[in-house]
Amino acid sequence: MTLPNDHVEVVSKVITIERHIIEQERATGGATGDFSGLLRDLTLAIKIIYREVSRAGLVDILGSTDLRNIQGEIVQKLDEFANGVIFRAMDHGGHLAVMASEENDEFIPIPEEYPKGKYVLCFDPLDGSSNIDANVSIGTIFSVLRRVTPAETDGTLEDILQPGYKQVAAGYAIYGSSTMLVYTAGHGVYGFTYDPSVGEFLLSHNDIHIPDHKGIYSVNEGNYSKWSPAMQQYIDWVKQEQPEADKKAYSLRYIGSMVADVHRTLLYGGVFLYPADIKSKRGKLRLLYEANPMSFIIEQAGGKATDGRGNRLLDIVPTELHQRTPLVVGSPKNVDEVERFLTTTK
Ligand code: P6P
Repeated sequence: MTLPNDHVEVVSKVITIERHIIEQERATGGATGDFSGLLRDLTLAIKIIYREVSRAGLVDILGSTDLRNIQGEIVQKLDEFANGVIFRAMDHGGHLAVMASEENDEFIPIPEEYPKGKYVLCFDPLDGSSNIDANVSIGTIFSVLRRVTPAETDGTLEDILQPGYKQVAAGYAIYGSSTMLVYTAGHGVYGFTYDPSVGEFLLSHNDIHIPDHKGIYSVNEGNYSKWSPAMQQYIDWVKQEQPEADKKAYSLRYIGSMVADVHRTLLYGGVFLYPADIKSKRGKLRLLYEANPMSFIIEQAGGKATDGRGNRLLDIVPTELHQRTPLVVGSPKNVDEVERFLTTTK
C-alpha cells in the first residue's frame, strides 16, 4: 500500500488500538491497566460517534439546535450527541477525577456514585462542527493529564489548568473518507484506521514522523487585514517565487476544520496557523482541548508548536477553562520560518 509520503511505515501486522495501548503502557512500566482502560473507554465512545457522524446524512440529525455554547456558537445536534456519548462512556470507569469539554461552560465533575481516578480528560467532542452539513471531515480531540489534587477527592479546576507539557496522552479521531484515530502516549505518534466490518481501529500508520519542511501553509487568509504587519509579511513571503534563493511559492491548503488541517500537516508537512488578530487578540483556538493536544502530537512526531510569539505552546500555563491561544504548528523548519517573521519583524 503506498502512503502519501515515504516516511510513514506500511503496517502489515493486524494490531488493534486496544492491544497497542496495552503494549505502550507495558513498555512505559508501572502499568496498572488504568491508563489503557481510560483509552479503551474513549475508543468505544469514538466508535459510537463515528456511527452517528457517518449516518448524519441519512437521518434527521443535521441542522442546528437553537442552543449556543460558551463560545456563542450555534450548537449542532451532533455536537450535543458526541458530548453526551463521551461523558457517559467516561464517567463511571474510575479512571478520571474530572473532565472538561468545549461544550460545557464549567468543568464536569465525576458523579458522586462513581469512584474518582487519577486522570483528567479535556476534550472537544466534535471539532469543526460547522462543516457537518457540508460533509467535510470533522473530528474529536482529546487530552489526558494526571490529577494534581489528592487521590479519592473530587477533581477540581486546578487539576485541569495545567501546562500542555504535563499531558500523558493526546489524540484525535478524524471522521473523513476513512475514519482514523491518531494518538500519542509520549512515545511516538500512531495512526489507526477504522474497519467497520470488524468494529476495530487497526494500526495503519506506525510511528509517524512529520517531514522536516514542506511548501504548504494552512491559514484563513480572509483574516489578512486583521493580522499584524509581521504576520502579513510572512504570508506575502510564502507566496513569492525567489529563484535566487531556490524558493518556490508555497501551496495554500485550508479546510477550516482543525483536525483535518492538522492531520494533513502531520502526514504531508508544512504549517498550520491560527494567529492572533485585531479582533481576536488571543486567537480563536482553545488551549486546553485543541492547541495542547495537537501540539503534543506534532512535537511527538518531530514537529514544533508555538504561540506565534516565540513561546513553546506546551509551556503556556492556562488560567481559564476556555482560554484561547494563537497557534503555529507543523514541520520544524516551517515553524522556524514563521517565528523568524513574527519575532523579528516590527
Ligand atoms: P475560521 C472550527 O470551528 C474551528 O474551531 C477549527 O476546527 C478550525 O480550525 C477553525 O475553527 C476555523 O476557523 O475562522 O477559519 O472559520
